[in-house]
Amino acid sequence: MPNTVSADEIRERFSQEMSRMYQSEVPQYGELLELVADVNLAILESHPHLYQQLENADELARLNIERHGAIRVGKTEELATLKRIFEIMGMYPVGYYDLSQAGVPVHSTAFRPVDDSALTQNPFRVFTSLLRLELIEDQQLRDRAATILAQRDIFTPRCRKLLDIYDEQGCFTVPQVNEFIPEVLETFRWHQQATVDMQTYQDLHREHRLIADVVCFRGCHINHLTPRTLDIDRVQSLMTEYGMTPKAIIEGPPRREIPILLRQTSFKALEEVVLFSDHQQSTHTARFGEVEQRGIALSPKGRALYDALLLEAGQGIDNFHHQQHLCQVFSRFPDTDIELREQELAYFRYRLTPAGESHRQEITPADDIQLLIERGWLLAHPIIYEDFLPVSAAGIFQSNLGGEETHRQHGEGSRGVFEQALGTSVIDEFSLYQQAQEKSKRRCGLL
Ligand code: OOG
Ligand code: NI
Repeated sequence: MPNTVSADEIRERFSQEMSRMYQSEVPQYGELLELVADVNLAILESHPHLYQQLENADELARLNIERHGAIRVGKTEELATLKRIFEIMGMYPVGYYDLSQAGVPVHSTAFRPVDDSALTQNPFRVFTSLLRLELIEDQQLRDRAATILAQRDIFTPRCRKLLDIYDEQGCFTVPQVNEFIPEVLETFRWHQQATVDMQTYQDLHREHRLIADVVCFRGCHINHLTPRTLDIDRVQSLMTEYGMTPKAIIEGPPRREIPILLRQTSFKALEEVVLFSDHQQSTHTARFGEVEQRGIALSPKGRALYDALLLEAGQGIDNFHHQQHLCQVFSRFPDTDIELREQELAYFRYRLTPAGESHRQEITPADDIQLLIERGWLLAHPIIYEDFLPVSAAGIFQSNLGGEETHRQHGEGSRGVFEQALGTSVIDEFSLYQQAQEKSKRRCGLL
């Protein structure tokens, strides 16, 4: 079919439109984008080497764009339809996150691009959570929530029609994309008008704030977007100056020579006016802005060490002491690329240098990688972590639900149930990194 649009282009346009919509809905998010751009610029000015590195990798232009957003849905059918929508944008469900262990009654996946070229073009992903109504203890309330959810359709009729057209055609034309994007955005728009009366909202809210957020509205409003920063510690400390209230601590690992996994912080959710069906009025806290800084992807062994150290470090009350304490505890996590490689704690992408290329014939899988690197034949670049961290995600959830959180629900994960709702299994994130590493080794003659 002539003039079809690629999934990468659709994702790019969608993320831009989403950002525009969110900035107009939550002006403070626009201010966060400015803060992040200022910090990134200052870092680049004082680190010419980093500037060069990003320029070489064609990353400068897209430095400040959103890396992810998050939504929460209430029904299995909603999740399955989102899967169809995101697939059109080249985003596939990767990873299973059980948040019930942290007292948040949802389980989640991240819809994201999976191959290198798609990630380079636009890495936008959407952390998507499905409410677990079965974790509501009160049977009556559970039934009430289910009934309310059963009555809503978060997708426009035209959006559903376009999904069917896509299935028939296997692609979209330019005019179809022009229609598709605004139709999809309707699902993520904020509705000040709740679908329920105030009493129902309060009953659900009392059970868990998140349940009220998911159940009481017509759509699954985007609850945050997240740009990338080159210095999250600086963003955290500047937030107050820019008139935002930062969450208490930066989630994830501490600052390191070789950054690992993912560090995140956010400004706290706004209190927004909500109108109920019985014409009463109250406020709701759900929407905020987040910042992320990504490092190297860890192997299962590296991840196990990360999880153990994080557990040992525990939760700090203020960021300064928490980071100091984390640094101490994480001194047991090797922080040179040689150790990370030799102990197989992290994933690398290998590339031959011009000198290596000219000796390609001599390189065999039996060669010592470290020797090849020292000889100047081989380069090893960190493979960046593209996923999320359940403990961090729980921290982000908790600090943005407003007020003090009660840890009531503690459940078991149920990946099978989630995958059934999704209509497919989630992709294992470790195997993606492993494959990327192996592919690069094979290209170098090392496998
Ligand atoms: C999602 C929280 C998780 C992250 O960056 O870890 C998340 C939510 O609040 O719905 O976005
Ligand atoms: Ni997030």
